[in-house]
Amino acid sequence: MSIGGGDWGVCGVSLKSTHVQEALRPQDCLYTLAVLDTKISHRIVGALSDILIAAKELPQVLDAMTAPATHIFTVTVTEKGYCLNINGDLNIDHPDIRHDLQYPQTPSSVIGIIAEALRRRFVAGLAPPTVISCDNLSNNGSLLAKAVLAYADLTDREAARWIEDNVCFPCTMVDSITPATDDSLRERVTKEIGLIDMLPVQREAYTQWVIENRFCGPKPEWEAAGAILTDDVVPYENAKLRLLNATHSTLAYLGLLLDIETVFQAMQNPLLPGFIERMMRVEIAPTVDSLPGLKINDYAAAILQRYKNPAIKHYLSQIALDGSQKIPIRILETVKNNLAAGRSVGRLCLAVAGWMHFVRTKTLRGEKVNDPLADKLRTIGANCTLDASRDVARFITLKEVFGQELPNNRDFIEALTEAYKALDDGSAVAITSALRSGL
Ligand code: CS2
Repeated sequence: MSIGGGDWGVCGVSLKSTHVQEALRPQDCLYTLAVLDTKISHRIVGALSDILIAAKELPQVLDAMTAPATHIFTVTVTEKGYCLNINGDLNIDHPDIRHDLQYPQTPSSVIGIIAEALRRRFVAGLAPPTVISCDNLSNNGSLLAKAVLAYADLTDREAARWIEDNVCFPCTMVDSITPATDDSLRERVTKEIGLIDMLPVQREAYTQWVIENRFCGPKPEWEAAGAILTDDVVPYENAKLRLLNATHSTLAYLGLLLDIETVFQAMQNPLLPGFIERMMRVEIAPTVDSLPGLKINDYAAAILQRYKNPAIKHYLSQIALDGSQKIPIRILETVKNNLAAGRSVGRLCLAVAGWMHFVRTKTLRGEKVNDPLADKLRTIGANCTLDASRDVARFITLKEVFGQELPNNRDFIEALTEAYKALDDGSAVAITSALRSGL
């Protein structure tokens, strides 16, 4: 099916992992998009021209990024890929950034690669591209711009000035629930299309892509496929991160402690849906502005409905990854707003306490927490004794998560300690009784 949009193609780049290239190259980079919802549909997508792996094929990656016909770089590397510190600045002590600063012409991080491609474009007198962050960070485009500029300032000041004056980094908000590909999806797609597809993609029917209308060159007509171009992405970003992503993480940590596997199953639990509904209505919605043509309560209700999609199997363990990166953005910013306004934070703190118990119980079982701070989390988890004040004191030493301000806020510490205590030993019985307590 063609919906127009112009004569464009996409060259995908993986930083390190080889599996996307291995799966897609033998099938000419075609893949199936399975939309799994009240209506199910399958469509073969032909927009990808190739997949490159930066760690193995850096010259080809930089060639593609400096081709005159390349106008746009999009970035989807999850929160940790930006190598930022808690203040949203480039972390120059990050091992990948340290490496790239030493060898700027053979970078390995996404920041180093973008900066090197931009430097080469500057030297070659090529047009500036538009660099679009598509990750779940508030002000994602500005953060990416700031990180690339900070890096370029340390490697090539002239190029840095050119980047600052010429390259556009629009902010975006991307929303569609897209569980990772697994064997059950491969089997379903093979049955459906009669071909073996090694890397089909699944998503719900709902999609929203809001892009700040700030481009420095040509762009595909994404509006033709429903993208919203706007001068201000912030209200969309805030609504999505604070309502959807925050409740997703809440379901993940509390749900996993309740031995629940998927978002759909979590929504069948007698207590969890009511808890996240109240959390959205009482503690999150007051911090979020209405969206053009949409009341926040309707937006929140639609999220709950999306979580009840029976056709999608979204594993809570996928959402639980990288908690140390997600919690500050999804939950703690809202906590700060509420503390400043004198509003309650008890439910938000229960979500954070859920994460703490998740870390603790995983460590106790000898399982690795999948997180860039895994080592620190293991040490903290192993030292927890279930003395709430002491355990909270251990966790809040993580400046990367809690920053400087919150650990000094007595109301926050009190609420977090209460919440941690309410979850008792983190067992399913304890979580159930905490959720029953009418929070
Ligand atoms: C999820 C998101 O994995 C997660 O942490 O919360 O990926 C979520 O599914 C998307 O942001 C929805 O647009």
